[in-house]
Amino acid sequence: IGMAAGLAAGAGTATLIGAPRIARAAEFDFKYGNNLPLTHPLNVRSHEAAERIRRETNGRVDIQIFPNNQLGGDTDMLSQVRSGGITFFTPSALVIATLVPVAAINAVGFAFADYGQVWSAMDGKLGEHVRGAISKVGLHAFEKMWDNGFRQMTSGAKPIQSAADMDGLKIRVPVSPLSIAMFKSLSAAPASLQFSEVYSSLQTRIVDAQENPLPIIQVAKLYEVQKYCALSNHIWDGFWFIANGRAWRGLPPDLQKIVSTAINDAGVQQREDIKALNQSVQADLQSKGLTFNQPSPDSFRAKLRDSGFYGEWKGRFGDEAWALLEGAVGKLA
Ligand code: X2X
Repeated sequence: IGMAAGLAAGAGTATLIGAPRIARAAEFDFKYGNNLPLTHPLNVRSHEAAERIRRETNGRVDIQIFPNNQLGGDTDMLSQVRSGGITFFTPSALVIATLVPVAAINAVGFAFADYGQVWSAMDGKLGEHVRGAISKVGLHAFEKMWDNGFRQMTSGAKPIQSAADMDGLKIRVPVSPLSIAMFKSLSAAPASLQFSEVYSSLQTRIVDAQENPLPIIQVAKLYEVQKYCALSNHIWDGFWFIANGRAWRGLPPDLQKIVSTAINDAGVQQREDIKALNQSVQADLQSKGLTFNQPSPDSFRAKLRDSGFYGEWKGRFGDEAWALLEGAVGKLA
């Protein structure tokens, strides 16, 4: 009897599988690629947004997420989102600046004092200015930027106490002209590497140091290959949630509205996640062996000023963008 019941149950299942499928390919099948591990709030919240979009569009829009550089590094994903190979990508401002130079303006060294300044600028006129520039290269940027965080420096051989410790330091930076210029101005020896290569390049000592917000250091386990962390807060960095322009314009307005609302809402929640993480992440990293110090920003700022960094980047970004930045944070140079 047991066996017959088992067979019956099996037959029932087979019938169900053979029945006409209700699920079919969505009308709009989109791929979203990013560079972060699954456990980062950016992936947690974008997963929720994708579910919400599927539900609210009755399955017409299906977004499949490819985290952790599964589709290639930032440079690859940036060209894929331009060509339409993927529909969505979340590049850091530093990285999209290889295509849209003014997008790096939020990453000017030591510009933002706190998150109050960050969000009023990026949700206000400065963010609007950058989104306008992004649209000119045929990409759509959603209104709400997602948080990466204030970038901090980690090192392997010795702690970074002041700008003097940057001298000749082999430090990995993202693929970003501003990052390279800033660390050269600090007399370091920066190397641009894709995020997917950071762990191994520290492990094999191709570089001695790197710089990232604490939540990234945590989810990418960089504490396993670094000893010291200087709370330098040298750059505030965020992610632009962008879409291929053609795919975006091909979406009917009612679906655009559902997608925009879900993605922007998720971005605002993701900011809160990072804020909450910032309360606990240092203690966690300390317990995992990272030694922290908090250098004064003064020697770094002075070196950047004296080397002409601010003057040069004011010229590169242009007076309009620079005025918007200074309107948010005060005079820089
Ligand atoms: O590559 C990095 O360092 C990261 C993860 O912060 C960016 O996406 C810029």
